[in-house]
Amino acid sequence: TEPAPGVVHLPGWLDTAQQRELVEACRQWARPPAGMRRIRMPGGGVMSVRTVCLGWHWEPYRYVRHVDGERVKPFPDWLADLGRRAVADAYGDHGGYRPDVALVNFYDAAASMGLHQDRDERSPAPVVSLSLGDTGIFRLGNTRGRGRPWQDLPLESGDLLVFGGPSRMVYHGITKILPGTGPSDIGLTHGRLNITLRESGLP
Ligand code: MD5
Ligand code: FE
Repeated sequence: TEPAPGVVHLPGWLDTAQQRELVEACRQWARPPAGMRRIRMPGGGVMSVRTVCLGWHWEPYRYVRHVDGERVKPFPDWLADLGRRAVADAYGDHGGYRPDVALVNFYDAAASMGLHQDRDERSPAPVVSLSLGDTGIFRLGNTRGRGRPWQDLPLESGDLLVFGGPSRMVYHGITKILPGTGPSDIGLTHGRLNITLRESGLP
């Protein structure tokens, strides 16, 4: 389905075996050094999601190569290939997509993400989102601001969402997690993992 121009939602794009492999990969990426952590905002607040980055580390409001003095883990070629297949399946053409950053977000039952834009990438390329585990309610807003109109879409385990074109700068967030809704056979007992792939546009 295409909930907005340039936004394509393919439910169940990942099969169970692929989901299990991605969960295991996230488990490895989450380990120190440069492992999963809550990102601190400049105002002193701390995000409720836990994040680990590959390729580049995102910090407000830029991408950096090191976190706590440790080099960020590499962005693997197989993940770039998966991102390219995702864009090809969503749009019919991968358009030369070459993601070099991944943000892996873990949401426990209490975590959420407020409405924001992803504007720290210096490339107009789309963002690819893969969901694993518990269902999250995704709020797809508009490009003008945080107010209405918006659409609330449930993102279930295995779903692919590709964001590009006129919707690349749309405000979006996760309003809540539905605990206990994830599959029991992918190696994730609770919570939600979301992997986003991006082109940083950095050298
Ligand atoms: C998530 N992640 O499910 C959410 C939404 C993030 C983030 O928002 O920045 O890590 S995934 C869908 C998404 C990702 C990136 C951009 C856009 C939507 N978008 O431009 O609307 O953890
Ligand atoms: Fe985002």
